Amino acid sequence: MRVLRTIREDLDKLLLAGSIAREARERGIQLSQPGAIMLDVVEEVEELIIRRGGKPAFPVNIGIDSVAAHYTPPSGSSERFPSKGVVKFDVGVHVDGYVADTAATGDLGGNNQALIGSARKALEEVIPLIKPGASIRLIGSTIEKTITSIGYRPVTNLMGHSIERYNLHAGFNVPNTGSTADVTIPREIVIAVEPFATGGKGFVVSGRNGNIFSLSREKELDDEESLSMLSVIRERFSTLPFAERWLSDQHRHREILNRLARRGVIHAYQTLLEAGGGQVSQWEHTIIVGRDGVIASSM
Ligand SMILES: [Co+2]
Repeated sequence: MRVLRTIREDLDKLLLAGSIAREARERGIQLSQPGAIMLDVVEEVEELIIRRGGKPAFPVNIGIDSVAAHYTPPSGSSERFPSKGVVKFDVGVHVDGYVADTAATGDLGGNNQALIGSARKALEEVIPLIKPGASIRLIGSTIEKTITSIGYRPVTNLMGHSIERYNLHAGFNVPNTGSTADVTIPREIVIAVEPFATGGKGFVVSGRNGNIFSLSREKELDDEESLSMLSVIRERFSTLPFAERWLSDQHRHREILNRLARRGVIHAYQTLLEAGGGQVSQWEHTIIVGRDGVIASSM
């Protein structure tokens, strides 16, 4: 496992990404109101990220109710926030490839505080446990117990994850249950911890296209359109996920993205839906673990 290079410059970039991500998350939750147009909200937040000196590390994800993750509105969408329900707002910011990933859940209509509070409390309970050598099983079981004690289930097949430069899911997982191999947190690692809670079955299944893609496999391509789209993708997003709407300035972008996805050159993310249709809440912070303890988090 490659560790965080703790030279000052890298750490400064990470800390800046974290503080922009925190502001973007708060602004996003504030703007996510019944009747507001989702596309306007994600664009406003992504512009805020850029104004502050960062870039989106992935498209702002909006998850209403049983949509747990991997949805962003497509270009031209007039979809609005519903009058009731929960909205998860998951935002990633990078500065020169150094990524902070953070999420919160807003209450549309004001009836969902217990569900929302259970994921938030789970995260608050485990943050003090995080340090080099900490048990992943203890962290997972603490998340699970906190959520079940409030009457919900953790979503067991969504996990926290380590983050490396330009790599959002770098291989070290932080499960949301205690049923897991007991590994320990290494030194000098960046991890995002993200409890999800639900009144449904407690796991997610794949849904429809969520308008999010990322580079996948290298392949020989023969047509000009595909090659030129691919070089735009590499140039703008490197290996990080991107939105269909971020390429709407490119000629015939939808067709070409679909073609690249069919060939396996890019990966098309599907929305992740709670298996029983239950509402899902989520809370997430990115935590920089140093040699001896936590250096900072996106709280
Ligand atoms: Co994450």
